[in-house]
Amino acid sequence: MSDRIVSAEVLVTSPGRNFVALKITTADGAVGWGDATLNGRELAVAAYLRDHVCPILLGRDAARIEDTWQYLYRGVYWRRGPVTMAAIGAVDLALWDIKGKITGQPVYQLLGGAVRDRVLSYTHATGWDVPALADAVDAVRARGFRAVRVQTGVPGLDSVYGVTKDGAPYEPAGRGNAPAEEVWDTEAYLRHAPGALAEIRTHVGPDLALLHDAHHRLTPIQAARLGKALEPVDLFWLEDVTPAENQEVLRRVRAHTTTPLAIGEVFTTIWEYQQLITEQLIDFVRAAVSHAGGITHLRRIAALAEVWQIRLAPHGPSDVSPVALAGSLHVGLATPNFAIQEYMGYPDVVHEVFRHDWTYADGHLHPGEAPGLGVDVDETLAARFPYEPAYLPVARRRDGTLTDW
Ligand code: GCO
Ligand code: MG
Repeated sequence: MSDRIVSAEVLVTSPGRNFVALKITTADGAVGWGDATLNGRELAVAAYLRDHVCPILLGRDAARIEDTWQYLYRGVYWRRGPVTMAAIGAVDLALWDIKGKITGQPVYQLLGGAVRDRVLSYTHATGWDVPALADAVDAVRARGFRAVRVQTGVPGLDSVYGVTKDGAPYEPAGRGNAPAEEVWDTEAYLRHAPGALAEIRTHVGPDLALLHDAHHRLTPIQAARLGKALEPVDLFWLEDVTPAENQEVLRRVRAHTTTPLAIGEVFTTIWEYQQLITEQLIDFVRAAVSHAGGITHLRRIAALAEVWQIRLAPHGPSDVSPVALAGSLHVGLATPNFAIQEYMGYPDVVHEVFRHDWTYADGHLHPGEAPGLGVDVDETLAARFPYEPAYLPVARRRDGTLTDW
């Protein structure tokens, strides 16, 4: 028996949106899949893997997951950063997939077994105005969801990221050779959002968990004001209130509001979470299993968070592929301080390219019982969808200044 890696190949496919997958094969023919999708920067991770990671994986022992993680993180000198961490994440996911397949166990069993029967999930509801949003929330509830992220339009603006005018799901990245440009007005948003969300709370009653994402666009004092204004809405969380870089500013937000804060979809290492967690500046860690170095590293972040009673709530938009979602669900089923999994959903063709054992029912997800991660990629179908340039939009203030994500 040989767990030696004999090939590592990158697959870029665009069934409706771009995905980067990594396929690792061992001498015995075991195949593992990982996700390396980094929205709007897909080809950078593909090249990083192809040119610098795949060649040095050949001949390594696929069973040595932790050592390979250390080798690719500590060993390369240039640490951190989303491109590096997404590449490491893809390798890590693929190696866990292989270990599961070789041992005949779903990955959650290898992580210590289930600590819960199923994984609570939330999805998105979007409506340009409050009645449209209320309808969208009702539709999502009818599909069984007990937790919903709610986003509305802002009077006076033509478009708002994450909100569609017809209530259809939004796609974060728009196809084309350059990012779309939107006009953003934080003051108008702050005038509108608390009242709109209060109306949604009245509409749904007390039980439905409501979440809201501010997409990093506020200053600390604006964030504090918004958190305070939203307290009567009883949010499950308010997400990404301020930009990523300066985490100290969250002390000010915390001093003014008890609205729970979720942060971290753009953070990729435990060290980027260190201050947020040890100072209790957040309530939920939003790391994606793919972007934060895979299952190995996400579990480590979760363990640090557990000490401060902070819970894990992994990122799960359409740009986190069904392979990564599977990884997230195996972690979710086996990790005590896991709270909720974002499940934005995918167009049908994505489910055909990535055939998965994980299932959704009644507001919950389950990774399934297939050995490994439980996702197979239909490579023939994937090849029919070549890469197409696509970018997240950028936003400018009314005077033309580029504003934060
Ligand atoms: C979320 C998000 C996404 C991200 C997007 C970036 O699901 O919470 O904020 O909409 O912006 O996935 O690639
Ligand atoms: Mg978000």
